[in-house]
Amino acid sequence: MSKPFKRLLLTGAAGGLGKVLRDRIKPWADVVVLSDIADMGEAREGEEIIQCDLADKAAVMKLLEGVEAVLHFGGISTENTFENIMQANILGTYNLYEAAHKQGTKRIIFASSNHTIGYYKWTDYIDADSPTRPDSFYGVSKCFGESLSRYYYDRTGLETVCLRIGSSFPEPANPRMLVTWLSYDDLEEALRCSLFTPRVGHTILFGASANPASWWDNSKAAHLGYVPKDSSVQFSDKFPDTGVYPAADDLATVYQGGGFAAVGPRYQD
Ligand code: NAI
Ligand code: 15L
Repeated sequence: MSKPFKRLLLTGAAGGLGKVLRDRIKPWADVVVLSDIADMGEAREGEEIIQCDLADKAAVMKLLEGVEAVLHFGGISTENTFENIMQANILGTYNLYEAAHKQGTKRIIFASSNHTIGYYKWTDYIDADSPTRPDSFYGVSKCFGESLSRYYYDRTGLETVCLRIGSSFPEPANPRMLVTWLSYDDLEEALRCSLFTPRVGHTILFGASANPASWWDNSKAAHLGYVPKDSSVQFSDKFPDTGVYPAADDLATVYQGGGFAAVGPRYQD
């Protein structure tokens, strides 16, 4: 039986989420093209492996040949020097969009981040129209990706869903992640909705599970039909209420970006 896509590209395939997605996205394409700057092992059935640096324009142009849709997970995934972020996340994302446009790719799902809005407070409730407030050079680079993808949509019609992922790990690692946690099953569902909704234009979707508390209103992405199934409530015993509250100036518990906001805006070399 033929699958929805002939060629679906996953960048960042050697990373934490790339490894999780590798098998899960196979039913969606005849050929899943896996790409990363790092080694990805041997290609398995239905896979093609192309190792390259997103900052290499010519290599990325070739990478996008015949690709109908992209899950763009490649790049630096935490705070770093501006120079490193610029190569992987800013130049790399530009190369990807320019190649996608030239090669006729129809849609990109961009792994954006909660660090685009990390300087909102835990007491704020925001939606996709709230101005960005990045908490790091990393967050700024994700704002760039969101803005670039908006430009390509308005200019060329290339559609994007910017998935502002909260914290996608096997389980929450601290009290903040009880709010920001996105289970792997819900990540897969968010990608499925983003890829298969007939028209997405340019949409911003907050990527969180159905956790007991939320800072993010997804009503502006309702057309995607994303309904998370998991909840961090199953892990609440890991972080019992001790009655001892963090100091009011503990920035990791003041800002939505947690530790990214707490270490200050500059990467420490
Ligand atoms: P990761 O750091 O494990 O994976 C990123 C991958 O990108 C790595 O395998 C790395 O080798 C590759 N990469 C880095 N620079 C590259 C370059 N110049 N060219 C080609 N490949 C390059 O990160 P993770 O956790 O898997 O996240 C995947 C994506 O999702 C990232 O874009 C990250 O910013 C985003 N994200 C992840 C969250 C999470 O909770 N895991 C939360 C928010 C966003
Ligand atoms: C991110 O954007 C990072 O890629 C991930 O490693 C976590 O730090 C996550 O945000 C988070 O905020 O928990």
